[in-house]
Amino acid sequence: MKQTLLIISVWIASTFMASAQFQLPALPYGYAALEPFIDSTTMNIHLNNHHAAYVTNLNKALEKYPDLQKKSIEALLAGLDKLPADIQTAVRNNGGGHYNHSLFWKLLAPAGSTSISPELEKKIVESFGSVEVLKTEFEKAALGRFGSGWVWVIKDSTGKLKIVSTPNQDNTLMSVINVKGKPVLGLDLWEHAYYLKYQSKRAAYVKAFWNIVNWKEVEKLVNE
Ligand code: MN3
Repeated sequence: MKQTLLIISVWIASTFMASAQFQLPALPYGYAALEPFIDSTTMNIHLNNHHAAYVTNLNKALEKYPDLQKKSIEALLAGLDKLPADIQTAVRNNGGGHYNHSLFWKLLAPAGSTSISPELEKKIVESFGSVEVLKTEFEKAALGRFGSGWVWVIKDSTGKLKIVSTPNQDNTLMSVINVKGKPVLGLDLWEHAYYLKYQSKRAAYVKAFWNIVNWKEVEKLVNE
């Protein structure tokens, strides 16, 4: 009897999980791995409350549209303007949130665990002149973003790297955004990403970010 119940509950759980296409990823490191630059409480809340809510609300928005559930998140964002009108905003906000955060976790790494390879530096120099210019321009765009949003380094269709900032959970994969390109580095500028440790000091958070960039992942994305 116990075994039957177990089998039934496993079946229910797996059926339920299979019906929700998008899932919260696991962090590739521990919550405290980015200390002291990002504290473990912020990482925990950011993943398990904020990112989790984007995933739940994205799956909820797609409930009525089984065909759309089969699409990748990239395809949904690239075809945002073609989606049924009743879910465009929900997919823009929550699909954007899910894509942005899934990428963001991978773009972070414990301090000192990666560095800019000579090959990546060459590509950065080709687009910006130097790594310092990339950092300065990125910080300027981050501080220039009023309210919530993201700052990105994107690779455009010609292979050139550019710095762009988008509001809310928008990104440059979305059909509704004028500047197009694949994000290869990004920083969350929402207060939930830094307020516990940095309060209103966004500049200090942006500066601290350079200590925990996963340059290996950036290079992989640049070369894809
Ligand atoms: Mn966030």
